[in-house]
Amino acid sequence: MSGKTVWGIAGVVLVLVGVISLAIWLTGSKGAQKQASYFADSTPAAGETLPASPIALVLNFTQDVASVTSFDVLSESDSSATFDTLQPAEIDQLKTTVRRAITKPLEDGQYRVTYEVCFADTTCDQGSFTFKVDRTQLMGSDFIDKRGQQTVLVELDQLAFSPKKIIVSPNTTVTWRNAESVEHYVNTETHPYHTYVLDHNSRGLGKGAEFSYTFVQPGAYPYHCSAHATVMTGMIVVDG
Ligand SMILES: [Cu+2]
Repeated sequence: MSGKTVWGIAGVVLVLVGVISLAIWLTGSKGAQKQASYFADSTPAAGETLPASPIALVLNFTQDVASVTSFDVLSESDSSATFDTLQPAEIDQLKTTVRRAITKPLEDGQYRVTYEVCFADTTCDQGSFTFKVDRTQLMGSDFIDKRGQQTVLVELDQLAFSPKKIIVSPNTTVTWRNAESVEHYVNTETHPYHTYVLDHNSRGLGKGAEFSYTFVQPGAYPYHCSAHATVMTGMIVVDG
C-alpha cells in the first residue's frame, strides 16, 4: 500500500468520524432541548376520582407557558362521548397555568387528558393522565346534604373543615369561620398553585375570621388549607 493510499483512507475515515459525531451532537442536543419536564400538577389530579364533574381542567407548570399546542380530553368509558362544550384552552394571567373550562358536567366514567405546551426557552412538555368521575361517592355517609339552603356554614376547627364534605344547591354561599386560635386558610386545589377556582382562596383567617364564596356552577370543588395542606382538606359538590 502506498503512502498516498494510507493517507487517503485516513482522510476519509476522519471525515466520516467528523460527520457522524456532528450528527450525534445535533440530534442529541436537539432532543434534550426540545423535551422539557416543567409539569407540576393538575386539577383533577392524576388518578383522582371526583364525586362530580370538574368545572375545569387545570394544568400547572414550573415555568411560564408560551403556547398550548394541544390540550384534549377523551372518555375511556364511552368512546362516543364528545366534548364540544369544553371551552378553548387558555393561559392564565399567571402564565404557569393552563385551563379549559367545562360548561356541561361530564358523565360518570374515566377520562384521559393529553397536553403539549411550549415555553419561552422553546422547549415543550407533553404528557397525559387519567381521572374518574363517580357520583356514587355522594351516596355514602361522607357527604352532608345541605341542598336547598342559600347559605351554609363550615367551621375550621381542630385542623379540619367541619363538615368536611358537603352537597349544596347552585348559587349557595358557603361561609368558612375559623373557630380556633390556629391560623387557617381556604384554598382551591392544587397546593401550592391554588388555581382551580381563583376566587376560592382566602387570606389567613385568625380566630373568628370568615371567608365566603358563592358556588354557581354544578360540579366538584376540592379544596384545602394551605397551612395544613396534607391533613386539612374538604370537598364541596354543587348539585343542580
Ligand atoms: Cu389550617
